[in-house]
Amino acid sequence: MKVHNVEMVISAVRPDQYPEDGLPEFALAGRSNVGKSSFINRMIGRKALARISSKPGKTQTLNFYKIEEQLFFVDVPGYGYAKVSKTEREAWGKMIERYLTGRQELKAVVQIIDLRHPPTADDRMMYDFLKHYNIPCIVIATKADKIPKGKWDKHKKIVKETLDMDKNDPIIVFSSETGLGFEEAWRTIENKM
Ligand SMILES: Nc1nc2c(ncn2[C@@H]2O[C@H](COP(=O)(O)OP(=O)(O)O)[C@@H](O)[C@H]2O)c(=O)[nH]1
Ligand SMILES: [Mg+2]
Repeated sequence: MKVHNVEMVISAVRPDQYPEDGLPEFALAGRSNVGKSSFINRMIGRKALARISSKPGKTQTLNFYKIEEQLFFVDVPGYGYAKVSKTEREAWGKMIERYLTGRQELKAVVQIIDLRHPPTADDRMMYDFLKHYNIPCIVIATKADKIPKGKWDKHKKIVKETLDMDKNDPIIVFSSETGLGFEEAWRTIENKM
């Protein structure tokens, strides 16, 4: 998709604040600091529309980005950030769970994983959660620019195995830095619209 038009529509915490356009939505899930916002920025061709945080654990709202009047990217607060309180973590869990399990417009979750390292226990929990609720999932293995090309396949295999991925779920090696995987990611998303 050629993106010219992007609008950050709302930062929502409750369902009554979600947009009512009925457009397909794609939510970004992943550990804090894994590269969710950078993925959105690369996909929409903007340097910094989605906030790239130097401090992890910042986004505490569901941020809806409307793309070309055709779909939404929903930037979701990252998981696995140790320095938030138990109360905050529970509030986070409720907000995310309500959105992911109850949202008709949600077409797929784009789960962002760091290609360099095996998925963490939190990554596995998120993937299992999506499988449990039958939520379609697209795995983006990002930061590929940080390891040599010759290692991409091996690392991709480790990601697949560690998540025990469903064969039908796509996994795309990606880099927000170089744009690697951009076309494939758009194709995969557009297929699920
Ligand atoms: N080299 C490299 N750095 C990245 C990539 N994606 C994200 N980063 C960096 O990782 C950090 C966290 O990124 P951010 O998008 O804010 O992560 P988020 O917390 O998941 O939204 C930032 O310093 C980014 O510049 C990538 O593909 N390659
Ligand atoms: Mg972010």
